[in-house]
Amino acid sequence: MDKILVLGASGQVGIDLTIRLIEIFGNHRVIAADLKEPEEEVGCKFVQLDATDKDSLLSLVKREKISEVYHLVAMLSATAEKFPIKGWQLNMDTLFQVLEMARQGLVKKIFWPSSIAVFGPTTPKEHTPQHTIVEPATIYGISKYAGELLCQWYYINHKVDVRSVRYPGIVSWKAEPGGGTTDYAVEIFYQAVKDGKYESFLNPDTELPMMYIDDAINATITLMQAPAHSINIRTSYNLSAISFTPAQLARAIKKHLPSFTIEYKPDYRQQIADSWPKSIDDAEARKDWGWSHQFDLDKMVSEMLFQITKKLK
Ligand code: AKB
Repeated sequence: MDKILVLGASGQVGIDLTIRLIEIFGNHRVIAADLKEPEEEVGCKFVQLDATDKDSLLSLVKREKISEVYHLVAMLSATAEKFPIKGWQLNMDTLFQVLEMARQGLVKKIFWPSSIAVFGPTTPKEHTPQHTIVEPATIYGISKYAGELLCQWYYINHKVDVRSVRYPGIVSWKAEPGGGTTDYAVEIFYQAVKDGKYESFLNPDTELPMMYIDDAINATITLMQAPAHSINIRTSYNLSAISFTPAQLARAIKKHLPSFTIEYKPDYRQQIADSWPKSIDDAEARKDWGWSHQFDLDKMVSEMLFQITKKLK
């Protein structure tokens, strides 16, 4: 039976996505792979794999008869600014490899996330349209935009069924993110529950597009299950749920934890955040494959505080 491979299964999106795929397809059809060993039992076969090791990846795909790949491996915005060559190589080489495997007919369908980081300082900031000025200012954003065009090239020229969304900042509790500019919106919850205070590396009024993990997983699965004829965008779909600032998030947390305090000490990540949109227009995703989000700010904050309090007990 053909199997589904999650590359980057121990990461922020990978953990939740693997659980959901197992619920839908059963654990015998899902293979989780990552360089990092999982902290908890994943519920399906786990393979420790360096995604840049082409031969190991190819033999895994052949051995396990992989037909679908969710390619989540990436170096995120903040880290890739420090390691530009490594970031570029990780983000691009692994995508190329998976697309090539599809061109050769080994893999039938690919999911690969892009990001709001494809947008840059010259992009309209409010309700950023699907098709607009795209001049990313970070290595991560440049790699994501190049990746989008690569996906489209493989689709047009080689009929590779590769699907993509531009993830906003993802807020989750099972796994903490690493190396992103939107990570503050996860760290703040852990610090609020543990210490009752948080020092934000972004200014209070930095508004960014964000999404609760359950919505991100739903979007991913819905896109992958949509009939191919409904997918009209083969670069990457704009995807949107909520937008908020650190100050607004802190106020929402204070409703549950009145003694919570926040201080602001912006660092180099402020410049990255300032280059990104404040809100995204995702009308195409809503029209083409019926996307809609479920979590607003208050619902997300309640769920995050509930889950993290339980986890840290
Ligand atoms: C990051 O902050 O780098 C990521 C992203 C927006 O893609 N979370």
